[in-house]
Amino acid sequence: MAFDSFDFDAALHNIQSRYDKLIARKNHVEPTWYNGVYERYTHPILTRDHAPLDWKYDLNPATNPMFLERLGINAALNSGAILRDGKVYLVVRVEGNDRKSFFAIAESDSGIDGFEFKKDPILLPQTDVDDVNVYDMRLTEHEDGYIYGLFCTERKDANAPEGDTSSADAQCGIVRTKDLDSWQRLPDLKSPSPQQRNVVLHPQFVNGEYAFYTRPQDGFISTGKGGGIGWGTCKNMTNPVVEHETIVHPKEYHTIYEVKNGQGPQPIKTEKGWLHLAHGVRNCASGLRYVLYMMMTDLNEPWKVTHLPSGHFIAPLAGERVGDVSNVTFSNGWVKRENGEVLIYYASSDTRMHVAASTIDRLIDYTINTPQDPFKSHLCVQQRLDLIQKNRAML
Ligand code: M1P
Repeated sequence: MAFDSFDFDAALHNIQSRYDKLIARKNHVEPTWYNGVYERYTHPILTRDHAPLDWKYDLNPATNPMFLERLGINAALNSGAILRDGKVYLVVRVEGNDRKSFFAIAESDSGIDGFEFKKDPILLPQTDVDDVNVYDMRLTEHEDGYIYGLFCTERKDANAPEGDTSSADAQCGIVRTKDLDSWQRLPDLKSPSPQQRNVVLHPQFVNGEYAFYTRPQDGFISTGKGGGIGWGTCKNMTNPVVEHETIVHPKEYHTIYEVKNGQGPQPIKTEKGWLHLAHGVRNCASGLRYVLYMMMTDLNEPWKVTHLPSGHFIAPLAGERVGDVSNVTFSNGWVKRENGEVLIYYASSDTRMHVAASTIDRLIDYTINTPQDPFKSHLCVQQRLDLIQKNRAML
């Protein structure tokens, strides 16, 4: 199109109607997938194209006569989730083209489609030391009456050798709110570990203290001799200091969590125990592969694993395998409705958000009755033979 014939209004109208269609698009259960445990959905629920136009464009023809995007959005990924008055709210990690992530709230009535960013991005209050990047907020409705958001705050590693402009220091930032509108920043969590990521607040007091799932790590990418999903408590959230960390679930040789793992969203309380969703990471020729797995911990001692189904629960499938960081599924949000429906929000390949739907009954059955990983191939074969023989015996 020649510049002198450029029609600003037509371009805006065109982009606006594309956006409206995307928001109105209905989602459907993916017909080619079945495992009985959960349903997948055909469309991602959030992508970079869900960012409102006025977050990206200068909409004034006087200052942007060629209708150029000014501040692009690269991805919408790892989102915390909460249910309020029947609506699902996601605190989405939105990543700009500048590689900085920020948080913004998208909401939907159904929880499977119609997600829309209704408000402006959240301008996080800072601590004494500015965040350089923030991501992956876990929301916990705590019995103290606050909704807490725990997230990763990243700053340049002050001890990095000269010329190293990549090494970072990851810590757990904390905010709290009562209405998802105004956010109070609290001090970052202090723990015995040099770095922290994937920290999640347990929804109830444990022995009168706030309790955290942590992920001790020595370095920014590698957990080093740290690693595993940890556990620690502190007396109050305005001075959040965890003095001791114990390991709830360690990383383990030749498993889906061989390199590292991390707690996903806040656990869900059930009559059988606390249901957990976590991610496990292994290394392979194409890089790190992130999958999701489930486990259950004891109702009264949530740091003790009681059930651990073998293998992955959700792994990247088809187009989910490809993105900015390929071969990744990551979850930091799920919600349980009164009727027992559980909506699991996961991102694929650090690029877009999806939903999987299950029920509390199915998740409990899956977690309790799926055999545990026996850690050796021949024992896995025996497990499968036992299943086959049981089935044959019914004939
Ligand atoms: O790129 C995959 C994921 O890597 C990190 O997770 P972890 O701390 O377990 O390695 C996080 O940066 C996460 O945001 C990202 O999705």
